[in-house]
Amino acid sequence: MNLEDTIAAISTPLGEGGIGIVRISGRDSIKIAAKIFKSPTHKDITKQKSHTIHYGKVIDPENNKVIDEVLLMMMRAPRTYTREDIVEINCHGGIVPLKKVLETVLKNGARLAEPGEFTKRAFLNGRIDLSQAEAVIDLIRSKTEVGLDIGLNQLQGSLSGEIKELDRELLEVIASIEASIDFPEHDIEHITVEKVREKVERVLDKINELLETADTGKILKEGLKTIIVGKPNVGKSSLLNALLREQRAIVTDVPGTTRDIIEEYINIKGIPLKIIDTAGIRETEDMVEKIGVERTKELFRQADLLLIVLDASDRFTEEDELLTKLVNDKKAIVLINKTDLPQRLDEDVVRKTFSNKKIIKISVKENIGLDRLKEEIAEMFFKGKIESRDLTIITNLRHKEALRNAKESLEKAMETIELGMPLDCIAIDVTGARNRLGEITGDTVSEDVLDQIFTQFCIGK
Ligand SMILES: Nc1nc2c(ncn2[C@@H]2O[C@H](COP(=O)(O)OP(=O)(O)OP(=O)(O)O)[C@@H](O)[C@H]2O)c(=O)[nH]1
Ligand SMILES: [Mg+2]
Repeated sequence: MNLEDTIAAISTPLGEGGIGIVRISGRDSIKIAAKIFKSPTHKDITKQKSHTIHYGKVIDPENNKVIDEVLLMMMRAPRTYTREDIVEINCHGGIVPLKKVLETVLKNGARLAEPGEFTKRAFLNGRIDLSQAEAVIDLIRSKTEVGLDIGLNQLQGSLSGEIKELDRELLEVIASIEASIDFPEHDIEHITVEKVREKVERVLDKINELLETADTGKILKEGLKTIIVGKPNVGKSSLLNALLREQRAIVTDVPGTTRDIIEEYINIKGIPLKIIDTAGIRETEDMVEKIGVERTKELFRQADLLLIVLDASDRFTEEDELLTKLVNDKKAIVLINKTDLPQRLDEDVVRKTFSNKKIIKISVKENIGLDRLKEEIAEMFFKGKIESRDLTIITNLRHKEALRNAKESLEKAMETIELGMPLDCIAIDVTGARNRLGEITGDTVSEDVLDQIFTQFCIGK
């Protein structure tokens, strides 16, 4: 990657829109802009103040043909996204004008940016660290409001701050080890070992705390994967609609109505749920339905929570029984629906069959029991409340791995201490842990990993 180049790309989605933006970054951005931009008052763009907006036209300097009428934003380094000079040209949103403007920019000295290259430059130029760059992807992709909060927190450096703090403590450990190796004559070694043990233990505690947030983090970022299951016609789609408060899924009194898998996001007491309605599970000869049922079974494996729906107005059948095989160790809530109708379901059988699961009686039709269901979900996963706003939460698998590896190195260091090995042996493990932590901020990360991260971005970001 060459930081000397000036790069350009269309930074807005391709398609018709009110405006579209071509972004240029690098040392020649303003020079290139000056070549292709004409303002009605013949302003010299290179002489304008930073962070100013200018009205005018983009022209092809070869033939003076007007390409688009635009607003041009000029931002000088270092107070920019990449820390380089940036020009953003607001064009009329449409594929043709945007492509023409980009082409003109490229013809006049820029090269097309790679995916994520603007953000990569922000990282390479030291404006953000790697965890912050990753937060940018999380923000773009966030599917839930809490996910957005966590992403923003991380972008503002919450995780980086904690990691740097841990690294500073480990650096102190190494410094004190080195000092005692340099001055071995006193009884310093004994004191040092005690100090080192204390510090390493403290860092280990903090790493464990961070690791403990990872499960929550995944749920908050991606949504608690909740699957509604049950035999045909028990009211699964009705339940989805009731929770969504809209008629999303088709509801009929014909068993086998839902054939496709329907996914929606809802918010229950601040917890994002990715809620999935499925085809009723039953033995069937119908091919289309068979595929639906197969996919349902496949989905089970990835579920965080199952909502098992039974029909109070019907006997407990083999099809209900079938569900127990799929559920086994999953977190699940059993819902006895249609309690507004005369009851034919034998509750004792249900209790015996789903002995270790919570059972709630509901009527979707009469809106009975749905609040209790919501409370139960919140209780099950977040002890009734969640506060993500000011929390550092690990949502990224890469960060989790790095923390786990750092933890391992520090545990080795503790063993080394217990065994009474020489201090420099401890220093090796502590340095190992520092390197692992550095992978999160990007201080000690390989070129491959960097590429992997930045290619997840779209072009223009
Ligand atoms: N009386 C009563 N009827 C309900 C209740 N919930 C759903 N129903 C009715 O039960 C029938 C089936 O509802 P659906 O939501 O389509 O059931 P489903 O489980 O999605 O069915 P499939 O998609 O066919 O597997 C519809 O006629 C609903 O109106 C309830 O609480 N009480
Ligand atoms: Mg349905």
